Amino acid sequence: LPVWVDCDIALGASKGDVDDGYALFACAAAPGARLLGVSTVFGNTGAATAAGCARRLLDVAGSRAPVLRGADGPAAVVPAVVDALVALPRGAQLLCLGPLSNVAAALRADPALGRRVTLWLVGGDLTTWGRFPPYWPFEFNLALDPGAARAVLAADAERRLFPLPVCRRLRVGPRRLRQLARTSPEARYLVRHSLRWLAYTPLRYQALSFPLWDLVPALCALGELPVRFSARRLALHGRGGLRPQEDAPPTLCADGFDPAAAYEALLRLCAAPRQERGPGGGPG
Ligand SMILES: [Ca+2]
Repeated sequence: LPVWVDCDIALGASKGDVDDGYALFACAAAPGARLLGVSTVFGNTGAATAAGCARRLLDVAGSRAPVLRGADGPAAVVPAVVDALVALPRGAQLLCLGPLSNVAAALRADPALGRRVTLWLVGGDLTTWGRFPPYWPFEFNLALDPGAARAVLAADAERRLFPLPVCRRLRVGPRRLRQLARTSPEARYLVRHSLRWLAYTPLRYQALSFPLWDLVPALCALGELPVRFSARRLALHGRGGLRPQEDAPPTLCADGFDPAAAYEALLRLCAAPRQERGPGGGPG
């Protein structure tokens, strides 16, 4: 299963959400996956910092997949990233885990790209126009580059969208982090770099746990987690509100999944990371 990850990973940086790190690790560790490469985008951190984080995590995971520094702001275009995305093989899974600047630029360069690969998107909210009180902004990926989000939602493409209220049901807290850290050195790396994020969860989430947003679409794309979808025609309104729009092309929207099964899948990948399956790094 060929996979490309476009992300705003901050796991390994001094601030920013750590969920992209878990998703990228899953793509490097899943036995059936062939991680073709990673491109970075601004969001949780800058594109350059994200590229450093991705490189270090892939080193830990034993992956030599290339890491490309991508867009560092809304509507930015990095030709090397556009070329890499446009060159993805038919049937590739393109995980879009940050603002959609790189992805929109690639679809603009090659409008047929969306028919060759499957886009996995994270963001938006079908249920509210409001804000998550009190410190978390209403939306993130779609709101940081709304022009790109509109273009990706309107493109002729195979799209799977994971709204935030769905993704936020997969959470880890101290007990799960301790359990993960016992599984492998790779998992310990993830946990060690998540502790600063955990420290602020009471303030940020009013809970002693945080969501692994991006891991949900990653597990589903990798075939590690069943997810229920329904087809909807959606357009972006305001800061990440998704509303039905009849003339919009269809998007498969994630409705729900079993959070316990998702955590079990993460535990499974952490306990048997690819490099322990012998030399060569697994299939492909
Ligand atoms: Ca992300």
